[in-house]
Amino acid sequence: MGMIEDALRKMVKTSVQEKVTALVESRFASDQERAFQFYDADKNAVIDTNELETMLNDAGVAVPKKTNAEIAAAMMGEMNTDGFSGISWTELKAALEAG
Ligand SMILES: [Ca+2]
Repeated sequence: MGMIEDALRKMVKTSVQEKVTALVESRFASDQERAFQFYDADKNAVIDTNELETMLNDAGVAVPKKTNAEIAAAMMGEMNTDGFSGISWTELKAALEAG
């Protein structure tokens, strides 16, 4: 992976993390679990790509020349550490709390 790509990824990750955290703060009184349950629209205990995209849209994440669908797909790959489809509550929590 190139340096610019790496820097961009880091920037996007920080920005997404901040915006999602702000969304959870303002709309769910910082209750991450409630936010997770809200965005888990089909209640299957994992956030899929579409559900993540909705969360990113609500969080006001916008990255030039990348749609939230593309970002959601990329984040999916990164956050989904157990290899099952979708992001579990534990994985989302870990991603939001990572420095
Ligand atoms: Ca789901």
